[in-house]
Amino acid sequence: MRLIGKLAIGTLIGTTLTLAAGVDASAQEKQITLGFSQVGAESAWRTADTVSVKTAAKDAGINLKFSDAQQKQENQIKAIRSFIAQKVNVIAFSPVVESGWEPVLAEAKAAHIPVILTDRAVDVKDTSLYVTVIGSDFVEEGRRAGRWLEERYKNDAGPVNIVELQGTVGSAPANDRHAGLIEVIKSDPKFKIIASQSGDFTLAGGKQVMEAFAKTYGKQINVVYSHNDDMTLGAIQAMEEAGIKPGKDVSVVSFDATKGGFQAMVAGKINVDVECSPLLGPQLMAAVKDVVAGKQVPKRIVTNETVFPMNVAAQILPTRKY
Ligand code: GYE
Repeated sequence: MRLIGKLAIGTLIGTTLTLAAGVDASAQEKQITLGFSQVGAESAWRTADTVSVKTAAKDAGINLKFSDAQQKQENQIKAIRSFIAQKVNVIAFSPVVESGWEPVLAEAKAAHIPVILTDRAVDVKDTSLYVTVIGSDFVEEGRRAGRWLEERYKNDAGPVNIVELQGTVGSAPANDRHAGLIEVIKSDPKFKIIASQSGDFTLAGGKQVMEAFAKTYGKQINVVYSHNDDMTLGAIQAMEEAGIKPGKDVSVVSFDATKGGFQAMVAGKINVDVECSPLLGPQLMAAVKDVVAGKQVPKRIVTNETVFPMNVAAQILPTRKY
């Protein structure tokens, strides 16, 4: 009787274990749902990033809930709240601006949903509110542009008057590309930023701001320092309409290194383009899988990038992917 009892219990435990293992295995196979809040569709960079994220999710077998915030933080906050309500497994987003994220990130944390930042960073005291930031080092990009300017004007007594077309006010790339430049040029007083204004990372914005700069400063301008290619392309139009030859009368420094930027370099209208890669999808999906599997991911994953001066553009253009 006792023996039978023991056997029965043993069988029961065995069955329970098998059942538990079965549940675990199927849980692991369960499809991951990722909520992703994109900044918008303001630039060629952004469109390429969106394609990269969507393609990589498909390739990784991840169920992607994609939301476009049209460059508005309130839309991103709404999207994140809706992802929390839908109980997605992971939330990823590219924050339009750096500040103001604590409350919604705390809500995600309370719901035990890990958050991954891609492309842009947030400015929060409690870094446990996100798992990792995947993207470029924008300060370093600004420094690279600054070093190019130093080299370009090393035999020039100056003054070197710079007009700056900034990206979205309060965004990480606008803050950091400005800071990186300042860090490099501040030791040489011949470099002067004579005007600085936001064109919101769009072609139309860049054109409008450059029209005003051309009117106010005209021939005094030596350098146009523009935070992305779309604004630069707009600024080129504005300069040409104002009778200024971009790339010749003024040095044009741009960021992203998109195909459009490369074409303008081949045409001699952008002097240097600092690369910023939008192809972040595969790295993001790998991080999502690691986080769901409980693996440790580095707090910061930095994209590999370089600088393209005008003279290499024709040769490299055919290899550009965005
Ligand atoms: O440079 C710009 C885009 O956050 C790095 O956003 C990104 C920037 C990129 O609109 O083109």
